[in-house]
Amino acid sequence: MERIFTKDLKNKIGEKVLLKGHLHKVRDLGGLCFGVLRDKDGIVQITTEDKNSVLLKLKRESVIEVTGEVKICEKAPNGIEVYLDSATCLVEVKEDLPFEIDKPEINANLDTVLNFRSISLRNLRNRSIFKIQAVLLKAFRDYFVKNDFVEINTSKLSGHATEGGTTVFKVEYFDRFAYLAQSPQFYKQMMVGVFERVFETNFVYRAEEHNTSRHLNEYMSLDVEMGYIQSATDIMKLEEGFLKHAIEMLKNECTEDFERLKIDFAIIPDSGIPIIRFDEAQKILDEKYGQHCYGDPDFEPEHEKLLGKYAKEELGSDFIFISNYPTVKRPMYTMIDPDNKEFTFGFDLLFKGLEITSGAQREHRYEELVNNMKNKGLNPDDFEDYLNQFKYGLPPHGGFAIGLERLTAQLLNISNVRETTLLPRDLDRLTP
Ligand code: AMO
Repeated sequence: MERIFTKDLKNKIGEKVLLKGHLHKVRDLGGLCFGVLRDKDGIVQITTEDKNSVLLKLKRESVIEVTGEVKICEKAPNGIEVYLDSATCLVEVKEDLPFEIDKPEINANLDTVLNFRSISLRNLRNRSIFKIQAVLLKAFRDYFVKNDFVEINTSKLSGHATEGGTTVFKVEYFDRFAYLAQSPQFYKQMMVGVFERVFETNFVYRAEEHNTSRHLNEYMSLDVEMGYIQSATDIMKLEEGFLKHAIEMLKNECTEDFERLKIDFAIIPDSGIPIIRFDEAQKILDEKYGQHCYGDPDFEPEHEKLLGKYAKEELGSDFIFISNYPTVKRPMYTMIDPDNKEFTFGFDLLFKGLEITSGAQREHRYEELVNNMKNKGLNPDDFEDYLNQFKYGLPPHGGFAIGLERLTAQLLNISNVRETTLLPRDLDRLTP
């Protein structure tokens, strides 16, 4: 008999089948034994009246093979059971699990859940989180390929220490040191000169000592860069297009996962994601929420939360772009507004009150870029490789980057990005 999977059982009612998977749980009700088998797609109840069934002798997570008849059973998960003919143990588990994984949520603290990642990820809710994340990544690739972007993979090792902003990891590299990429920023801009439109999905590294629920030291950066733009609005519209596409794809491919997580799909209004200027946002925070932040160079996390609330309650959107960030807070590669040099053409995207994206129109003019560096106290000689390409002509361009773990967390109302990271790396954690 050929193996079939739990997702195909609904088309096999009345037929004999062979299934393989883990023994998710087992219950002995005297006369009846109910086991649950879990395979790559889901779970199914295995029912037997045999008091000597091997199922009753096995510990959870043992790897089993069963044959039996597929029947309708209203009380069983998904309304189907397999009435057992034979059960064989392929791999016997001898240890008790560190926590129960068959419940809707694991009842253990996050550290324990992460210490036993190979086990905690087998929980159906956790599997759904990462299935959704995989579909987000697929949607990103799908959307940008369809829009004529070329996928690139740029080096994560560099001889240069920084592109400005965050701290980088220093690693031994033969007889000298190298630095781990904090973002593919310089390389994606370089590739605009080659392909005009590029995207990249890769891990990036930040040596930030932030032990918060939204910071990781290794995260998946979804990067985009596009040439021949008119303004930063083109880039914001591009990101909106991707998000709409991603939500559609999730609706098609992950309905069951969203139901399991009891989450509604994120909302983008028909009029599009609202865009408000940084200084306007500060006025709103001041006038509406009593936050006296007008003139500050950046938002506090609390301000972002309030702007998320404002977007939801006043504008009917889970997302809001904040445009025209102050020059002091944006990297030197951001184009400065020529009409008001205190502000740039840089933006952030907030999703349910958390920053998930930074982006901008870039400075593509050599002299202006050198000036920006000097004004930020940077030495242009340290950026020779980066600057060279501007001597040879780069078109006006812009782009953005989304943190995949943050996007997933906000989509699923999960409060800590470690839960949306398969193997998180933070101040205290380098294993498993
Ligand atoms: P930025 O540094 O703002 O911009 O990062 C872009 C997005 O990446 C995510 N992110 C993080 N996620 C988890 N842990 C972290 N420590 C962390 N740091 C950042 C966030 C953030 O919005 N080069 C620019 C992008 C660009 O302009 O194209 C950059 O990297 O979701």
